[in-house]
Amino acid sequence: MIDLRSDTVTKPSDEMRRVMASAEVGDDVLGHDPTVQRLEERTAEILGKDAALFVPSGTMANQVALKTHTAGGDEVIMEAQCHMFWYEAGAPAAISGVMCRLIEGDRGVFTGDDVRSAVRPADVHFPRTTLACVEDTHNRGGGTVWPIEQIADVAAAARGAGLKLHLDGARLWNAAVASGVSEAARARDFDSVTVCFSKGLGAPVGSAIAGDADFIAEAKRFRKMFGGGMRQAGIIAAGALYALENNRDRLAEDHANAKALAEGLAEIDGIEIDPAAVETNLVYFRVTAMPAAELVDGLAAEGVALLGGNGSLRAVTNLMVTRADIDHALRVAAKVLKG
Ligand code: TLP
Repeated sequence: MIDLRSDTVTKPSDEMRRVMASAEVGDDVLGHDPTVQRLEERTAEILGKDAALFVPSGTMANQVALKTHTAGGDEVIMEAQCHMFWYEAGAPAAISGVMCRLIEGDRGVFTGDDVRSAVRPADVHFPRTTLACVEDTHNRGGGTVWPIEQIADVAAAARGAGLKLHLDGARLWNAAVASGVSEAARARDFDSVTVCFSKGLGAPVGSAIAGDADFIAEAKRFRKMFGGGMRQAGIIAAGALYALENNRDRLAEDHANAKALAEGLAEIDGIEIDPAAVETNLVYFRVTAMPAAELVDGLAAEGVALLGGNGSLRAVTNLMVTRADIDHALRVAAKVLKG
């Protein structure tokens, strides 16, 4: 099967499994897992932050960060299509008791002025705006890479309004490779950054939160409260560390494959896509010739898996997908659409 459903579907390579199997471990809740510590130190170093904290998932990473930054009743500014709003099961409301104030971005990207106009004035009637969130790359925006000047613009607006700034960098690695601007430079203006090892980097499990030492100390308490304190977590941290050291640069290959897929899809009658909008490994497109679900089923019957809904489809390139797989998927798509 050619699995284009997500970059989360990747399985650990033999070498990654070997490294995991021989990882040195200890009880990480007691602070004794040397592999987790190495991963946290290396992650903090790459992101240019004081400290990092290993957590099981990107969702927990975002929600621990949100909880650490806010108090119940606060309002948090975020983009209308962001993952924290769409795909985290209502956690901002359920766990942190915050209100989400949504900004309509351009493919997920918004401006400093958008932030300024969403901030509530101090008034007894209003919630307090305390945090703004950015997603880079932006998933539902189409794998969009935030221009670095626009990050600076949003950061200046957030600072000016006394807000904290959080980055959902589940695919920050992709943004760094695609832009040539390092993760640390992209993360510099943020008070907290979350990253995932289990997406394009190909580790089986794991994400991290990075920030200053006090923030991470407080986040560690919330990680425990959420049930995310793990014992001999070095086994999975070793996979994450291997992914971090070996699989970042190769993301350029996934981006080239995504571009080739987008360009090929643009040639097929009944598909609508703008290949110029594909900047990283996420390829969103629409099908006009048949219901999207029918195309998804037709492709699945031919061994090509992707996700669809509401007329729109998403294909995600990843380290298990080769250029030959892309060419094959395109032939299959053309065949299914011809009927
Ligand atoms: N995204 C998944 C699905 O949940 C949609 C995917 O297949 O793309 N931030 C961003 C920007 C994400 O795309 C995701 C996962 C997360 C956070 C959450 O990570 P996990 O799945 O580890 O909780």
